[in-house]
Amino acid sequence: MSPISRGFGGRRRPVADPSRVPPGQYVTPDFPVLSAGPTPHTPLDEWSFTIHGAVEKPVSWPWDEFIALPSETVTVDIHCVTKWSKLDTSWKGVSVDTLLENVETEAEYVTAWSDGGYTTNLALEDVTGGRAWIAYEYGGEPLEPEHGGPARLVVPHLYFWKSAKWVRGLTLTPDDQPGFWENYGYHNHGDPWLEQRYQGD
Ligand SMILES: Nc1nc2c(c(=O)[nH]1)N[C@H]1C(S)=C(S)[C@@H](COP(=O)(O)O)O[C@H]1N2
Ligand SMILES: [Mo]
Repeated sequence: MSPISRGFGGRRRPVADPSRVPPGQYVTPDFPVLSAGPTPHTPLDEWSFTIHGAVEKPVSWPWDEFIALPSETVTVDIHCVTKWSKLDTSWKGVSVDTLLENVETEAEYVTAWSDGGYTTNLALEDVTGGRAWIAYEYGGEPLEPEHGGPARLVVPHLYFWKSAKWVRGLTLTPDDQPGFWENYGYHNHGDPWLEQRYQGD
């Protein structure tokens, strides 16, 4: 008999804790790539991260300064509106709280914008309080271009379309301005636990 068992036992995966899976989602070990356009490849010496808009004084960090900022490594679950969820993903990056430390603003919303033109809108309170990061490593390795490298926004408590890949900045806005998918009928907020997939949900 072959020493390699092809029985069901070896392939069985532990069932995910259902309390970690939002309604209508299934758990996958894969990491699908979902991009609305081509993958940009911005050289690091042309990369910077900017916070501007309704702020007292805009700030910008070139790559070297950005990765020298205090960073955090977090393990979080992510949930795509196309119904896959991935548990225990590990990211290293700079907390948005850290980036906003010296930014004076009365704005309550942000638009994250990316190389390639993608945008997504978020309430400031959804990206502060230890709930959002500009991540440049995934699973201990530099973030791959397909998944948003050199750096992407990670906002795990909202559907993953809010986690802008190839992110280059945050524009603070006094009013909420719909981003790319929000303009195409996706929900403005996108809480997976409330199944806020599309406008009207
Ligand atoms: N710049 C940019 N960011 C993006 C997207 C995109 O098309 N462009 N797609 C969003 C969507 S719909 C999802 S589900 C996730 C997918 O991230 P992944 O390709 O790393 O799985 O990125 C989000 N961020
Ligand atoms: Mo998505």
